[in-house]
Amino acid sequence: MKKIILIGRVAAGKTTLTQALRGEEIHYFKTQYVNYLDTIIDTPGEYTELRQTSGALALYAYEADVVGLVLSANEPYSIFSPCITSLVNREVIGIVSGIDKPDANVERVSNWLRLAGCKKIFPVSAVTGEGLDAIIAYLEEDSK
Ligand SMILES: Nc1nc2c(ncn2[C@@H]2O[C@H](COP(=O)(O)OP(=O)(O)OP(=O)(O)O)[C@@H](O)[C@H]2O)c(=O)[nH]1
Ligand SMILES: [Mg+2]
Repeated sequence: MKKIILIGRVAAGKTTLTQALRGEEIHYFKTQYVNYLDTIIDTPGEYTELRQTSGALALYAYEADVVGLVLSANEPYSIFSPCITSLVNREVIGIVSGIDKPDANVERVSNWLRLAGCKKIFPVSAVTGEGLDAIIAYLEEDSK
């Protein structure tokens, strides 16, 4: 499978998605450091939120084949600047997490991810499992 690095603010759902994609039981685990797994690199949301560390994520991205920008479906704003995907020379996909949330607005969040530069958008719920297959199929595509 292609290796993906998950980037997004605190509580975006990166670790829960990691667990769901790996078929693990979902349990809350606060990410304290960049966590290298076999096909997923899970990052702490603080790295994205803090100006002092956000630049480092571009360097971590070089250790993956794909970058996944994770934005929760009920976000009131986007943390990702327009065209931010141009900072890395990897494909960057948009992941709309938590689409099962009652106040989800998948279309609005998808548009923010497109504005950030993502050409492919994957709406997903780590809780119901909806959309997981599409991400897995994408990660398996053209992989060595
Ligand atoms: N309803 C719903 N809740 C979710 C989903 N994904 C994550 N959550 C909840 O959102 C909260 C934060 O999820 P995490 O996966 O820990 O978020 P994170 O992006 O890893 O956060 P940091 O490690 O702090 O950067 C948890 O309480 C999860 O249960 C989802 O698909 N649906
Ligand atoms: Mg986490």
